Amino acid sequence: MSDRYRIFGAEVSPYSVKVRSYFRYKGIPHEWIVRSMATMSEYQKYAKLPIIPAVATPQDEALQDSTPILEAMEARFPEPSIHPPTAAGRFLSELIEEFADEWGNKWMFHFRWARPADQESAAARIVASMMPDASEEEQAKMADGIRERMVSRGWVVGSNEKTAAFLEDSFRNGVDLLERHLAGRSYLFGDRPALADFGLWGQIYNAWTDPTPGAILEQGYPNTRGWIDRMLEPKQEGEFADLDGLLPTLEPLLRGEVRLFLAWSDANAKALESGAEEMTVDLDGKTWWQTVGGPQKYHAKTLKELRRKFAEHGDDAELRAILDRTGCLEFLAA
Ligand SMILES: N[C@@H](CCC(=O)N[C@@H](CS)C(=O)NCC(=O)O)C(=O)O
Repeated sequence: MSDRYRIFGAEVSPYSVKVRSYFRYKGIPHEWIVRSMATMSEYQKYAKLPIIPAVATPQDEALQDSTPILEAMEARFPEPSIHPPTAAGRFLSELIEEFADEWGNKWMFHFRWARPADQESAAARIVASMMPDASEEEQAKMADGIRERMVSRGWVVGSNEKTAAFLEDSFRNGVDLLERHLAGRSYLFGDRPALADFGLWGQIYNAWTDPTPGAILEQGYPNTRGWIDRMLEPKQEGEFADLDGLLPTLEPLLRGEVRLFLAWSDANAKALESGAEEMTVDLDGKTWWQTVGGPQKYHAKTLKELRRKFAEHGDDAELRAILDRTGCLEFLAA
């Protein structure tokens, strides 16, 4: 038994690097274990679900799913807290984390598997980390297989011919808003990282490693680039900022992509409830269409959890006013 936590993950997995950055920030003794052919049987002892990351605790318990992992670790290692001190700040950080995990992942996944250059780059990196010792020929064969499989899995995140342009516009708009918000501050809620930073960074950092979104981020996003680097080894540089000072640039992000995500997630939950196999929703005058099935159940579950968190602070006047002004309230108070 190890006296350290062990994180089984991969650099190409946004949820894995999110958890790794959290452990680094908190100074929790841990080992990063690349999930590969060599570590597979050890990983499988802990992975109840075939996903990464999986965390093995020093007591040999298994943790999965990045949000509950961070919540469990916050309870064990409360300082330095990743939650802004007010009810409104804390919930907005939780909301942005949910947005990042569920919608930011659509950006990342879509770009990664939409074009040959990105497909090739990601498949090659996945193979290099899974089987570093295999011959070039074996690696090339496996990369082809991964590429073929992943390209056919756009439906998992709702990436298809009808949503491709929507997702790419949403990414550009999202990073434009992020860039403005990060001007003059190190992290989303001030000078120390919040839950929202870990979630959003995992997705944006991974997008930055892919050729097409990476080229976008390299052109004209210096604040975001600085944050991408900073979040690899996040440090407390100061305190959380007063919400009033954050709102002029945070509200546009909430009113823009976060509200659209909530409208989508609400429609997704309703489609599942009615047993529909497809969903169509109007998002600010643009039609979103996708199939609905197993993977979408996860979004309905996390929306329910977000609504539960909101209900805990539901009578906070400051929070309600912000969510109301940005068009988010109707999807949370449901
Ligand atoms: N909600 C989960 C999502 C984890 C997830 O989807 N992981 C992906 C990689 S980022 C995965 O493991 N896919 C299957 C695989 O790589 O074997 C979390 O937050 O941890």
